[in-house]
Amino acid sequence: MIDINEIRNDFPILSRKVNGHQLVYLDNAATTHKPRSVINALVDFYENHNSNVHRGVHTLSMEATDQFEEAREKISSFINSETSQSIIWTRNASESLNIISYSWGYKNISEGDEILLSPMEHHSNLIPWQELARVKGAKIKYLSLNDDGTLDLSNIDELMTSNTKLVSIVHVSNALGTINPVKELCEKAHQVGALFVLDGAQSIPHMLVDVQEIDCDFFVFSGHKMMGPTGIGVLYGKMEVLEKMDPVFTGGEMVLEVSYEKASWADIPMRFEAGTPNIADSIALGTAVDYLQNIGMDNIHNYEKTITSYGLEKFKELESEGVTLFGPKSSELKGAVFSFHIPGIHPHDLGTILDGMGIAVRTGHHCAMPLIRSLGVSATARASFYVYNTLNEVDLLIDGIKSTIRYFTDGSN
Ligand code: C6P
Repeated sequence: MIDINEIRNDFPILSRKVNGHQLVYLDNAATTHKPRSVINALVDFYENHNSNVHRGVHTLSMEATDQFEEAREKISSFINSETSQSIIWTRNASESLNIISYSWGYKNISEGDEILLSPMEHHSNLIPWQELARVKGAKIKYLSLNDDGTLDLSNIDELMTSNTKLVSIVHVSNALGTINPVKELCEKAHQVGALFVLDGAQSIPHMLVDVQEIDCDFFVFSGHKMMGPTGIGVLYGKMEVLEKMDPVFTGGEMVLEVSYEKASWADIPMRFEAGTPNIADSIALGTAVDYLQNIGMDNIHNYEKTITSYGLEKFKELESEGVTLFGPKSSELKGAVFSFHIPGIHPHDLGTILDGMGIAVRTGHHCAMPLIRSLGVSATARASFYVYNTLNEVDLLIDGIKSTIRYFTDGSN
């Protein structure tokens, strides 16, 4: 059992008021709040250890280097990678995916090759492959979706063939909440000789992810969606794959030997980390991992399943108002993400009215424009929960939606 009130007390921002109401923060898929320990880690670094890493023999530089590399170790054991060398610091999941595309993709994808994606990919796991395919003359194929927002794998053997060189799939959809069967997809990809990229931006904050168990070739995520700072992300790659890749960015710290004519590359991960890295935020992401592990990823996942089940029940109360909830209707298949449409009320209007009640949701296409359009709408409202949210906040959301519908129907609320 976890004590949600105790957890909430660790997040200073959760006690603030918005528009005269207690903040109800339901935009966790966009970014999450930071516990005091993460904020303190940033302050501690700048107040006591600030220095560049891997460059100095002085005390501060060695302290900074130790903390920075310790954070890498923490990430490595958090996702159970074979070695911390497989952990490359990036700015975010988007940058990680672009590095895979520019480095691995440009070297290994040729004309006629196929890249298989799902229809629920975030733009960050779509556009890098579209660009790669355009330049190389490769082809992008898409899995199909069932009506409930899960992947239809019935035709997978027709879609995944010896032409498929790369399969890149989101672990948990930011727009539908769908939890995808990634181990199975990864196994299938390997059977046809393709590499498997897993976008973990919405899974790693909420559940235990073991990259060796899944056997993915790459795993990417962003620190800010898992209680860490913005501006720090991770690219995990299998060593045997990373070793054959060239750097995308060149410059300081990523080289072994440099002459006026040429350069040779440093070992991994430094090869992919040109220039001064984001030291403080990497260290604070390590602190976020400590915080998550202290609660326990299984505890987080189980608690959020309770929120999902409760939310699914409560949304049924809105069916008579014509409200459509997109995505799977079971907490086994879906994370605590509720994307919905109310006929006659634009999501932006709903979002603005909810904000007046102190409730923060995201409205729009959620950087998954093709998916949202395929649902027959141009935008949805999305409420996304985290471990510090309460069941009472589900009630407040549902009440807020009901009162908005009343307001649009007869002017009352
Ligand atoms: N989704 C959302 O509100 P960045 O922006 O690089 O930290 O993460 C990109 C990204 C990649 N994959 C998935 C599945 C994501 O959900 C996101 C970010 C946010 O849904 C911001 S658009």
